[in-house]
Amino acid sequence: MDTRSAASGRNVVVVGTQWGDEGKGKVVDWLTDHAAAVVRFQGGHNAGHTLVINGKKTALQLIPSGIMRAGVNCYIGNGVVVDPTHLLLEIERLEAAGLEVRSRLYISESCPLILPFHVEVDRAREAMRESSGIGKIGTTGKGIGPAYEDKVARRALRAQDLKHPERFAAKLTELLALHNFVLEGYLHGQPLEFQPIFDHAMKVAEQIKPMLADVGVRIHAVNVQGGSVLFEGAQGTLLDIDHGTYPYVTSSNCVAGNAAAGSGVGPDKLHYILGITKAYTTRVGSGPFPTELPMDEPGTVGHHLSTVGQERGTVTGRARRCGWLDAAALKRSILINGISGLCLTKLDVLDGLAEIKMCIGYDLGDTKVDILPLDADDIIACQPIYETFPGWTETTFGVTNWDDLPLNARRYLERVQAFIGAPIDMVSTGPDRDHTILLR
Ligand code: 2SA
Ligand code: MG
Repeated sequence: MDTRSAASGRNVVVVGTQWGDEGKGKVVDWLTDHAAAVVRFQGGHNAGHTLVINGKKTALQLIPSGIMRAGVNCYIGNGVVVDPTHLLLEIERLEAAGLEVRSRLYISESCPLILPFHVEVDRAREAMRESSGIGKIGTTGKGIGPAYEDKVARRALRAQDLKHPERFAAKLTELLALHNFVLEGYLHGQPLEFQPIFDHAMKVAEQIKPMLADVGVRIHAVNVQGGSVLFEGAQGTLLDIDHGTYPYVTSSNCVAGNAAAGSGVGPDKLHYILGITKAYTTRVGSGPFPTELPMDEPGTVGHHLSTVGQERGTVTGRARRCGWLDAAALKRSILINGISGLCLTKLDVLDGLAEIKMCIGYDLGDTKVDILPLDADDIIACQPIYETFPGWTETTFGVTNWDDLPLNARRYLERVQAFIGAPIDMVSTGPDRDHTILLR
């Protein structure tokens, strides 16, 4: 299936196949050429999707990447946790850059809200994990985990509650009492006051209410009218709450299947699953990472990937950990997501390396495994088994044709494709929209 035709008339799900930051924002933006709508279905403003358009960088966190294209409608599905204060700031930032946002942005009434005590609990819990020696998860500190906990415990304040001040006040009173109890009694933090949280929420409510919508029904209508929909995943498969390297994961399902549940459409509406894979691997936050390389020493591969790849967190500015492509981990991602095709990104970052390695399995005690294990402790014990390829000296930056790639780059990509058993449909060779090779 042609990747572009997939975006016209058929719905596409874009998911990260690694630990996030694979370059999903650029690909979603590129595909929106033919899409009528872009939908976020999980996560929150922990995501950082960087887009470069005509050399100008824009970082989006909560608002779908489709907002950068005039005429594309954007939807925040029920699976997303929404910090209303952050949402307004992001809208205002885009409006200041001249974009029309409010008339094109629809927020599911069912989205659980992130409120100030979620942020406090997130940060206080990380501090406690660190001081007690368990070690931090390395969260983004945006309150994501605590907000999902409230959702699953059936006590969350939802976007729809913003329309009902009395109901909001009653639910907030209960929720705040619980979180203050935990903050004071267990996490040694400071309790928060009801009134400022309530007053502020009611103030932002006035601006958010006009954007509240029945998102599932609206997406369905887009399809009925012949438009195609792009589902924009955030984070990555290995950070999925069920399938990732638990407990070093985020608190949502990042896999393609959740595009349906997290936006209110049936799984029959997910026609083409595009997995985004960086030509190497990065991870921000704690947790096992078998192919990780040391990054401090200039002249080393780890240092090269980190500096040439400009590997810093979009949201937190943290340095991302870097390592070789882990094709054995990728195998699991391809199975779990039902990947139709892959887009390999940041190929140009490998330019100039003498040799390139790809992990094809692990030594685990006295056994060998060819797929990433499920237990984080087993992953910690994994010693990667590598295949080594000769590198290339030519630049691949901005290349738009397969035949213009250096022979060794083509050989590397062909071997990746053969090993993982999924087609590479696109290659991204630079941050700009046009730095793209389309293969199918
Ligand atoms: P959280 O805040 O509860 O979701 O953190 C839990 C883990 O999930 C990781 N995580 C991410 N990993 C990569 N990229 C993310 N978005 C930002 C970016 C991150 C940033 O695009 O760069 O700026 O640091 C993201 N969001 C969550 C997180 O590192 C924890 O390991
Ligand atoms: Mg990111």
